[in-house]
Amino acid sequence: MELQKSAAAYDIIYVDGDHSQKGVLTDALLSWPMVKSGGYMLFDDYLWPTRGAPSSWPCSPVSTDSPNHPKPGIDHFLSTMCAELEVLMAFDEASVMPAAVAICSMFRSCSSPQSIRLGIISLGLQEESKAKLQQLTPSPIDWLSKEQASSHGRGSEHPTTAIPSSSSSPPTPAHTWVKLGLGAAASHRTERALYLDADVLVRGDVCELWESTKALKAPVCAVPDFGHPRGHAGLPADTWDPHLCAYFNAGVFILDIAAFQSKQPQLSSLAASYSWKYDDQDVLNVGFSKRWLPLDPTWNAQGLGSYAKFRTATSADQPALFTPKSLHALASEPKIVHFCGSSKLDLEAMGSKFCPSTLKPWHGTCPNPFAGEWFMWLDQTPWKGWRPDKEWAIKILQAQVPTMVVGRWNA
Ligand SMILES: [Mn+2]
Repeated sequence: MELQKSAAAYDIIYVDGDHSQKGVLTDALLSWPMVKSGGYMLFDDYLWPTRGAPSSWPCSPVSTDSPNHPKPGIDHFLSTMCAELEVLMAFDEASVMPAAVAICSMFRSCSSPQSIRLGIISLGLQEESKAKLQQLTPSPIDWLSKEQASSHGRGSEHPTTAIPSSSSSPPTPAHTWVKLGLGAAASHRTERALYLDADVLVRGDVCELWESTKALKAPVCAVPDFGHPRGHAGLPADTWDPHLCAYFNAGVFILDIAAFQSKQPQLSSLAASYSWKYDDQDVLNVGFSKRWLPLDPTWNAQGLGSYAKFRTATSADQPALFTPKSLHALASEPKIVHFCGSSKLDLEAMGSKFCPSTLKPWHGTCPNPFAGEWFMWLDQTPWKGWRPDKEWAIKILQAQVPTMVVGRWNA
């Protein structure tokens, strides 16, 4: 305490005082601010007294997970302070299995998995599901609740409760609005976070994404939406100018937590003021229009095997995102595959030229070239061996509008 007042800074700090969990943690937390940038903090007796302990020590052996042992304190400190990469997710019980694939593939494709701190906004997840997800991560998952997302907001009510639903549509499920509250849910964490949808497969090193975007200063860094790079016709005309604004996909993005937090009242009021076709994605695009920076499309490869190919053709209202060559390059080695599209089987969407079928591997008839890889990853999770029901797949196939689905199936 006295040292802290002196504002001294040290190249090396060696922690070897009180050997209890609490004592070590307290020493570490108090002295951490005094380590110079690029300096070291060393801990003694991580495996005390099981290794190298003099037999003359007056104490009896203490197990390494005891509160009277330094190890739990050191572990706690490391997992809290040394995580460098904040990842946020938000999903409900219906998305637990795909989320397990997203989480598992992210950690195992990462060069430094211990540097990831994963926070999940639980939308009513069962304890059993939480326990299964916890098996996939090297450090404890930070469970955030939807209530936490709203109670940390700056005086505004969170849209999950504020959205009026029109009489013709069923009440909007919480997960469609939860992204607007990410700033509040993560307010106690660091400056920025990587948000991931549950319907992604991570094939690249997210640490690389994190490092390469450190210098970018924007409330949102995201990938243009492949389907609607200039927005869509469903956006209220007074909120959106397709000639001036680019539209991002909100399945994968890096958010500036403070910017999200200060914007929350405005996002909430936007959410409640109009009827939005793509819910929080529309609201985030309108709220942060012209203020977001693009990420390389490889970090959110959408519509592979289906609508992505339409984005190589120029049309009057939507610019071409890719040349056939650049789309081919993207589709051969995407770093994050996003199986976007309706989470439910939507007959109307199935007939559309952009979403000819359901686009999720777990729905059974997915045209995405990475659907097979998704199942390989699924087999690394507690859902090992799960496959979509055959009857279900046949029913979906029979319901497909034949034209382009048959063409694709034969291709
Ligand atoms: Mn998604």
